Amino acid sequence: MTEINVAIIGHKFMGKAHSNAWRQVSRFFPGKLEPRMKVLCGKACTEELEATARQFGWEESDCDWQRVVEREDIDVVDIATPGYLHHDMAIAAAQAGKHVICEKPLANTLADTKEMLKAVQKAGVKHMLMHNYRKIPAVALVRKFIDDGRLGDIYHYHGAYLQDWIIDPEFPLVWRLQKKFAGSGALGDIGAHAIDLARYLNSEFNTVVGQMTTFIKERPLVAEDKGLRQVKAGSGTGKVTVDDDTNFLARFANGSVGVFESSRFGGGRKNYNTFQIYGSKGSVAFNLERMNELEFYDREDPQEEQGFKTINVTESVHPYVGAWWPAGHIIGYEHTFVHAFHDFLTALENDTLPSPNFTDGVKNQTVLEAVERSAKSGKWEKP
Ligand code: SOE
Repeated sequence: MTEINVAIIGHKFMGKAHSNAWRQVSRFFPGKLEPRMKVLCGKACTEELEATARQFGWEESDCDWQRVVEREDIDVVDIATPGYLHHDMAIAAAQAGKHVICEKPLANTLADTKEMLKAVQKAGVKHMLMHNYRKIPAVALVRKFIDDGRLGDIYHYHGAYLQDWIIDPEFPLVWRLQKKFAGSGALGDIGAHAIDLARYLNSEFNTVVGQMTTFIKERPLVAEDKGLRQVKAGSGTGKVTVDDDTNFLARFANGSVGVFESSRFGGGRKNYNTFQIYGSKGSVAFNLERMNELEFYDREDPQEEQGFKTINVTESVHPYVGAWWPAGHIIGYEHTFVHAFHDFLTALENDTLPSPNFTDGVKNQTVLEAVERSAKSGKWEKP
C-alpha cells in the first residue's frame, strides 16, 4: 500500500463532498494507492477553518493556496472552488508537478481551459475534471448499453437539468449570479453537466442554436459577505449578470439531434438532471432525483411485452455497485464522488489518463461558448 498525499482547496459544498469521498474511497475500493488527507485550504486562517478541516478528516488547514500547492509532501491538488479561481490554481499545481483534480466547469472561458490543458500536459501530470454524474451506476450502464449496441443508431438526445433554488426574487445576489465569478449562470453550472453527459453518452456536438434568459434582473445584497462573494456587500440590490435559463438545439457528429434546457426556475425540481436517448433498437430515460433507476425500452422485446421497464441499478453486476451493498440497498449523490476518486486512483496506478479530464473541459467549454455566441447572433454556431 502506497500513500498518496492530497491537498484540497475549497471547503463549501464541493469541498464537503470531495472530503467525504477521499475518506471513503479506500474503504470501499481498496487499491495500491491510499489517499492521505493532508491539508484543507480555505480563504482565511480562522478557528472555523481549522474546525472544518478536523470535521472533514484533514490533518491540517491553511489559507495560502500557493503555499499549499508548492509543498514537497503534496502529490495531488484537488480544486473545489468557484470557477473563476480554477485557472490560476490548476496551472500553479501543474507547474509544481502535482496531479490535478478540478471541479466543473474547468474554467469560465475557453482560453483559460486551453491554458490549463497545456499546463498539465507540459508538466506530464494526471488531470481529472469532476463531472461526477458520469460515475452514477445507471449512467455508466447506459454507456455500456450503447457500446453493446442495445440502443442501435441514436436518433435524438434530450437533456434537461432543472433546479429551483433562486426562484424566490428575495434570494440574494450570490457569486453564482455574477458573471465575473461564475462565467455564466444555469448554462455553465448545470448546463455543463448536461453537455458533458451528452458527449459521454452520445457524440461530440456539431452545431448549436440557443437562447439565454434572465428572469429576475436585480437581487438583494446581504449585509455582509457571508462567503457569498457579493459584488459589494451592503443594503439595496445588485444586477444579475448571468442567465437564469438557457435552452438550445443541437446537431451531433453522429447524425443525431438534441434538445437541451438548463434552468434554476424549474419550480419543484431540486436537482432534476435528466436525459432521454432514443435509438433504432431501444431507448433510455434517466432522472438524477431517482438515480438508482433507469427506464429502458427494448424494441427487440416480443410485441406483447413492448414498453419501458424500470431497471433497479443496484445489482452487483452494475458498474461500481458491487463495492457497496446488496441489490435494492440504494446509493446516493455522495457515492458518485467516491467512484470518481476510485477511477482517478486507478488511473494513477495504471499510469493511464483519468476520464473525464481537462481535454473534456476544453471540449465542454467550446460547446458552452458556442451556445452563448448563438444566443447573441440568433444563428446556428459551431463549437
Ligand atoms: C448548483 O447548481 C450545483 O451545486 C452544481 O454546481 C453542481 O455541479 C451540481 O452537481 C449540483 O448543483
